[in-house]
Amino acid sequence: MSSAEIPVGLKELLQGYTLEVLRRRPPNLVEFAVQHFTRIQESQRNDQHAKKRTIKSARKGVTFDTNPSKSTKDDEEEEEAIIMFYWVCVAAVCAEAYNPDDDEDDDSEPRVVHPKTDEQRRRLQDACKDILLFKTLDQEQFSEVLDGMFEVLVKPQEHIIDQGDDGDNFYVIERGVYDIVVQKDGVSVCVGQYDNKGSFGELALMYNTPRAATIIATQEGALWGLDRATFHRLIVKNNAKKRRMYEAFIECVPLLKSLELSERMRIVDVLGARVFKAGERILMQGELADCFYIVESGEVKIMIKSKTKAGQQDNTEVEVARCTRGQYFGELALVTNKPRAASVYAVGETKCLVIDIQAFERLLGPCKEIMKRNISQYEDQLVALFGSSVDLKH
Ligand code: 1OR
Ligand code: 1OR
Repeated sequence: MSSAEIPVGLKELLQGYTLEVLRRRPPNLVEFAVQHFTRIQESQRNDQHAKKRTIKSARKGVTFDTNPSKSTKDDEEEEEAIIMFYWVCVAAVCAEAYNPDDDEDDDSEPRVVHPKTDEQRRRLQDACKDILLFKTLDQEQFSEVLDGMFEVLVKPQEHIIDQGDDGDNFYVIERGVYDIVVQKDGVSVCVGQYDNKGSFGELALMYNTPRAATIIATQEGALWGLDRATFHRLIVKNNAKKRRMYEAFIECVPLLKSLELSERMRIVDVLGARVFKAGERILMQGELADCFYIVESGEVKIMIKSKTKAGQQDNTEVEVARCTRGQYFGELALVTNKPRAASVYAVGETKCLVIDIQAFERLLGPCKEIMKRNISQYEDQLVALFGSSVDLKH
């Protein structure tokens, strides 16, 4: 086809759409296209000079903000060249991120195996047993992950990751305390801490973005690293499957309705699934909290230790609520920074989706108001049951 046949603005429109797809990774391309082009159409309608600005509107979608006073031909050509260059770079850099289902390139890469002693493997298995990202892998994939991991010993004040860097490895914590530091308005702020468990460094590898935070060891510690290629081959590929498995369910969780579709999919990327046997305790009242739960199937009961007339706790538990499919629990301690307010037990066999505290903070901010409103209802119930005035939120 000769270039004369291509309608003016088509290239930019498609580039804009493609870049947004690369950036947001929507699970449904058609639905996303409708939303994207409707936004552009609305912005054109609002524009008195709609025709002239068609191309710029398309560019706005990809955040190439242009200076309105800049309208000479030279400037526009330069801008075109920048967009083309950027486009080529994005396509090259994102190639591995936007095609997680395509096995060809990764499968041709040799499998990485770091030999380990029995004692090392035992420690590694112990460190990995609660890592949510590994919870939806099958046995063989999990075993490949363990083969690919290597031990990293760290010293106090060592920066394991620096915000803004490219991602090299994903890390699982065996021991040590690590500060999470984020630059806000040029100032470094410690926004959280990993205390002898958990994992970090998945975001840059999953989404091909610069490191989102700095991770600093506060004491001597030990980590297990997994290189980018192996992480991609095993975890990112698995995410495509996870999105397919959980998309429909996550769509109908009432709490998550206020989130964008792409935000809900980012939750799916990092969640883990856990199955509890009938009667098994999932949470214990008084324990420190590190996870949030959504019931996928089955039922849980919430039990609170009652108080004596003198206000002291006795050990008798009273059932105060139940949660079934689509409902959540374990938010209270994360919102209030307090120990668990109740114990939670599986009634029959129950499957829960689990989100760790860092992902909860990062991804569920917009849902916190709804959670706080529900917490106020717990307070009313608590007063009715135990007759004391309480403030669970503070
Ligand atoms: P990464 O590859 O971007 C830094 O490298 C890692 O820090 C990141 O992956 C996460 O694993 C981890 N925001 C972003 N990244 C975080 C956060 C976080 N917490 C841990 N990481 N927030 C803190 C939530 C308590 C939000 C800060 C505004
Ligand atoms: P968590 O992190 O404190 C226990 O861990 C979870 O049980 C808690 O978050 C809530 O998600 C859930 N009072 C306290 N916690 C409750 C209650 C509750 N219901 C569910 N949870 N009340 C019941 C209100 C219907 C008031 C008790 C009388």
